[in-house]
Amino acid sequence: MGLSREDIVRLATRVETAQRQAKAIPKLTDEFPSMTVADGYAVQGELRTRWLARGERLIGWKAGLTSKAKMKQMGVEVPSIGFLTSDMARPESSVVSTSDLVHPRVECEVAFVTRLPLRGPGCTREAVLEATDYVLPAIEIIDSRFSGFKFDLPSVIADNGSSARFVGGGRARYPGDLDLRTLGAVLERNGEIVAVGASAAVLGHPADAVAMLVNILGALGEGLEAGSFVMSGGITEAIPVKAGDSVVARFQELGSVSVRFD
Ligand code: OOG
Ligand code: MG
Repeated sequence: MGLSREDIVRLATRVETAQRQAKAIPKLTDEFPSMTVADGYAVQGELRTRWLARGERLIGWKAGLTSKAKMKQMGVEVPSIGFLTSDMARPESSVVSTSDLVHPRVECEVAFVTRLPLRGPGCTREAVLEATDYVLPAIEIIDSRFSGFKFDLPSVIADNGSSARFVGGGRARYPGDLDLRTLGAVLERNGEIVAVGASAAVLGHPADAVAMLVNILGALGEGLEAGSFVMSGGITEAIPVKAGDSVVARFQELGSVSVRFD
């Protein structure tokens, strides 16, 4: 049995406040142990409704916990999705403020920009590649609103998959011109290599992660619009950052993308 509508609305307010004040809260299941994944998506849906109502635009979606490295780091074994809005986007090489974040971490990801709509169930890697306009490298800045960056699946979904900021950049490429499965990626912080991986880490192929995302959206009664920006999930574990840090993600074939923090 799921949570009541009142509880969903109350939890959305709790997550929204934690985000606005950049103050961590206990994971939601501490107080609501019976909370389900569906409840998590209901809270996330309530957040999305509120944020779009206050004028943010939906830019796209993100898949999370799609690599073994991320699942191991977070102790969660099932992927999740979250939404991305205009307020989360930052230009390449820009300076991202940490003062309005709790405990930010960075991830390197392959991002997709679609030219056709996609709808699940039954979305496949092939359908995703067919619907993709181009791919580009991205850095996602995640920031769990939960104390110690510790959560379970219903809680992290309610927190919109820890979404905070994202930066796309590098070199946009047509997916057909690349072997998207075998792209190497190196994440550097302050000139030092802190994580290395390859795109196959993301569910075997990053387009499979996008297909999974479309199928979750389908189960929620929604589709992915043409022109969406979709992040397929961190290839390596996420790396903590603080004011003064500078981060570069270097991708084989896709160039590099960078961001600084103050
Ligand atoms: C959840 C979000 C995970 C990814 O790329 O795997 C994510 C988290 O680890 O806080 O964005
Ligand atoms: Mg991510």
